[in-house]
Amino acid sequence: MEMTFRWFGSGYDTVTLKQIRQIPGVTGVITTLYNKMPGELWTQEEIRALKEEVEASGLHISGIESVNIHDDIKTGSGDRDLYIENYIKTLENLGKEDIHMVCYNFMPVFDWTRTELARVRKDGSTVMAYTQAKVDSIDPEKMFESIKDSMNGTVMPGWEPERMAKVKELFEAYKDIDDEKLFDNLKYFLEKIMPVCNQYDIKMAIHPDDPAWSVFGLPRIIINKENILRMMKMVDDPHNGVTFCAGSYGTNLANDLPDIIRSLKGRLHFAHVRNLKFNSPDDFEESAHLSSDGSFDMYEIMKALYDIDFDGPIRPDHGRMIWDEVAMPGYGLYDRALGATYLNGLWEAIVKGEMKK
Ligand code: DNO
Repeated sequence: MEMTFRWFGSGYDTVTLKQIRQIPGVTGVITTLYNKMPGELWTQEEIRALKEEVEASGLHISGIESVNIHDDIKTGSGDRDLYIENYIKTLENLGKEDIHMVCYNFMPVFDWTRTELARVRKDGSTVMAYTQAKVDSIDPEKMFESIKDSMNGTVMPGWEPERMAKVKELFEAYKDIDDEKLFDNLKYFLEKIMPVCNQYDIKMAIHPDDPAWSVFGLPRIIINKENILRMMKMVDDPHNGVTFCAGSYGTNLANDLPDIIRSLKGRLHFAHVRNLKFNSPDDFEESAHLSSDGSFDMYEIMKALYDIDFDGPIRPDHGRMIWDEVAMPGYGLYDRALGATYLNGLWEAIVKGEMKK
């Protein structure tokens, strides 16, 4: 595996490439052209400029998170073929710049959903948190309003104000879409892009829905082992793969995380590893990465990755806000750097322990 760090780009991220370069063991960044709206074409020149900027810092681009999918593709309506055409050209341009992993999601309307962006913990750190009762009691159109003041002046991925202004229209567009239709539309999209992925060896890595169940009555399909196996089988190509995200699959306590990882051998292209602390099955918060701070056994997660010979990029995921940092919730420097170091420590122990056997 390669330890990486998510970086949103100059002008968007409070964390600099120089800082990332100084985190021990981190060699690559996972980045994006953050100004691009879903459906927009990424030119080769724009990608090259991003790549040169990253490489000038001594790091390299290990993958893209995300090239976002236009809602017409997800709903299978309007201009979907045009947007797929743009997606194919974008993949081609990425391939020409030697970038071979793309993370994306197929979540309707909202990307990841949290009800609090700064819940205060006993130690004074703040974390993102989710309470089902709050989601059940809020009008989805008010969701953005309810969290925007805690975004620390940043634009959070999937919660861009331009998109959120259109929430009502978006809900309307999804009114006839159920899980089966969403699966069909995903299949249609994947079949169209597989040739370019094969040509340039681009590994597509679908990100799970977070939380891993339906919110606001919207369909959600990338939620458990059964559905991911179905997704991989319906377009049976190694380039049609998966992002394992512990914090997303882990929202549903019925998901056995190491077992999910083991079922993805050969199709797992990217891993987000973090911990959650459950206060009840309907209320969780994003704890520090350590097993002892949350509800997951992080050793078992890393061991499962080792056992399937995972050799893709891995990154620490949402961190707490600590040491008075002001950054995008979940994406500060300090706690994610601690997370990277901890995950690297687990990995070293696993590798050396296995060698001694
Ligand atoms: C949240 C992220 C997601 C993820 C997208 C992938 O922090 O994990 O926004 O990047 O769903 O497309």
